[in-house]
Amino acid sequence: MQGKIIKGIAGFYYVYGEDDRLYECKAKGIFRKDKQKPLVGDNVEITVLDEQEQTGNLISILPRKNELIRPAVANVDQAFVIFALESPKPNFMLLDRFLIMMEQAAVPAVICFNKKDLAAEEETTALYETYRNCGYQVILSSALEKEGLDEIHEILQGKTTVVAGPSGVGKSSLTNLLQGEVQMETGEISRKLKRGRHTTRHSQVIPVGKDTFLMDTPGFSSLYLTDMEEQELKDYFPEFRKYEDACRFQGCRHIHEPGCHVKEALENGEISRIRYEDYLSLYEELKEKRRY
Ligand SMILES: Nc1nc2c(ncn2[C@@H]2O[C@H](COP(=O)(O)OP(=O)(O)OP(=O)(O)O)[C@@H](O)[C@H]2O)c(=O)[nH]1
Ligand SMILES: [Mg+2]
Ligand SMILES: [Zn+2]
Repeated sequence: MQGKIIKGIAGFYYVYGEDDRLYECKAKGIFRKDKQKPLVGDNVEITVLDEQEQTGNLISILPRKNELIRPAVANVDQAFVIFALESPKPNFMLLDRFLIMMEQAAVPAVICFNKKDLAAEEETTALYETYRNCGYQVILSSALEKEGLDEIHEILQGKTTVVAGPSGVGKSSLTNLLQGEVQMETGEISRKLKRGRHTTRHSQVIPVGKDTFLMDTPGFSSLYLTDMEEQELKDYFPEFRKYEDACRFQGCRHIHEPGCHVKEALENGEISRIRYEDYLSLYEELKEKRRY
């Protein structure tokens, strides 16, 4: 039978079968031998061991559409990256790293700034404009005041979306509002249960509707760019695209080259200075890394 891995914990894979039942499966030795690790989101073939107990064995992984390293999931159509406008304050470098990783993996990203209820309107608007101008779709939401949900629903429709972002920004809170059945534990709930802050530790696929899946993932606090040459980095800043054809030199890195239209756009305020400065630091970081 075929199914989808919706969760993996301590050597067990939970497979949502074609029969709409959840099977607890083990991966047999064959995967270890092939060094192929099953990922949340994988479409798999299983054999059912016990119908009653709903247990089975993973037999094979069907070909993947794509796979991400962080978060480690497979077969995603898009990424929904959530940052809070306040508490915690957004770390733009971290957001930019994430966006670059998605560009590199060719996974479209939608940005959501949550906790709108805590932020000043002026700053919120400025942020919205900055990332819109880079070509990203940007949603402003508040899980607390249930704002922005219709817009999010529309984006998710018919797709498998990985929800990513730092810890505490409201990923689980929003995920909970978007579906009814599987309630993920959030910081708030755990306070009530006096178990301390509840943070998501395992990625999980949540069916939200027909052909519509969300993947709730653990928060990240740092991201490192891998498998990338510094010369390539500029290709992952979509806002450079409409200017770079006009640069005097082909393959212009938009740093010190004369006749650079990206730098001109920066001076004119058409390209965000924060984004450009992140570009420069990441360029240096990649260059340094290669040296050692
Ligand atoms: N004021 C306000 N608080 C929010 C909002 N969304 C979430 N919170 C609160 O922020 C805290 C963290 O929310 P979670 O949904 O657990 O955050 P998370 O992103 O899933 O965090 P991790 O699982 O640790 O990665 C909880 O106390 C929520 O109640 C919002 O829109 N406004
Ligand atoms: Mg969470
Ligand atoms: Zn240039």
